[in-house]
Amino acid sequence: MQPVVDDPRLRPILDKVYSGARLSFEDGLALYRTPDILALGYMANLVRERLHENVTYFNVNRHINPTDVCVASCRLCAFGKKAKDARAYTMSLEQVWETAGRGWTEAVTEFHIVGGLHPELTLDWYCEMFRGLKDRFPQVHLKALTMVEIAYLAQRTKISIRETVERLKDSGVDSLPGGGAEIFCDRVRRIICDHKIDGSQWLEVARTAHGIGLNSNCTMLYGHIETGEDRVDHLVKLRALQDETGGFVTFIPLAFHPDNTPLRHVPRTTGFEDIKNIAVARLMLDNIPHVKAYWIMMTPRIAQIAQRFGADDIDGTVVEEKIYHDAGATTSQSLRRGELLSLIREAGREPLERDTLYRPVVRSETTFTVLV
Ligand code: V47
Repeated sequence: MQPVVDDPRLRPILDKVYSGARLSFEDGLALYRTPDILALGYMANLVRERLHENVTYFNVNRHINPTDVCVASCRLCAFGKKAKDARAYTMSLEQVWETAGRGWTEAVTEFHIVGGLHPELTLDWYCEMFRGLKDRFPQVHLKALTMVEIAYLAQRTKISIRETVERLKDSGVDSLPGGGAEIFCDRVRRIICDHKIDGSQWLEVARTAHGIGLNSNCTMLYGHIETGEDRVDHLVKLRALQDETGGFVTFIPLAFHPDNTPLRHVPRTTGFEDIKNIAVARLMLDNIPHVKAYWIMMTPRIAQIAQRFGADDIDGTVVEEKIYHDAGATTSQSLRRGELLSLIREAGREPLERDTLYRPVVRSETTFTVLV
């Protein structure tokens, strides 16, 4: 059956999607510019079902943010605080381990650990934290530290990026989350996150991590001051690195939340924009296996619809989220496993609990097993 395509600019793209051909930069722009969300969704869903059939993945995870102290002062962020700020916090190692233990009661399979660029916490401190987590929770996958945190630790320790990721891996880090990529375009980065590593450095840390066998996710922050060209440029750069390393597992488009940030005058993204970013990503990133609709950021309502517009993943239970909630997110801080299952089933998809590397997880009353 031929889909109805109202926007004639999409017809040649539809032919490419049917034949599995790679989309160009100009195709990406046309996809962002079209209001024809149904044709866009049809194409993205076609690719998504080719890759993942009717499955939607989720996991049972816990976010841990050991500190919100950050030297960077990014305008996009409401989470980072200066060390002298009375509201700032830094957990002790014992507090990190104790927080992780609270998540463990839900039988989590992943700890997602990120924080600010703390001026005093050392690489040794982080390595001890990861070793302590592995000792206590050997079955739980540690997805920890963004490319930005890794570059900062390398610089402070005066060692190479390669040595830094090797030491993190040796201490128990199993993979890296996708944060900190924002938008690679220098002009935008200078305004939204001028003290962070630049886009090419972010890609270089990812290249190095992939090179030593640490997979990672990747993200794009949209809905602030970037243009359609900036978004396509970002996606094309991720796709090029993936051609080289194959190390990216999942792409997560992240909608900018302006509350409590210096960019609070920027309007929030709409559901239309959020859905479009999922669909365009699925079509442009032909070599990245998974596209995640992160329910914390999109709301469970939009994340559910996204499962029919290109997404094959909805993230996990999360338990305690700070980065988006400091920036005005109105979603709950956690969903239980059963709630995720219902959301996915109602969208007509088959829920599949995964570990961080997308291996199926089988549960019994008291334990879980990752099928390898
Ligand atoms: O790096 C910060 C973004 C990211 C704001 O890898 C903001 O599985 C919107 O990367 N409004 C952290 N976004 C979250 C992240 C993530 C989330 C879920 C899963 C994974 C994964 C990664 O959030 C930051 C930054 O890009 N961010 N502040 C804000 N005000």
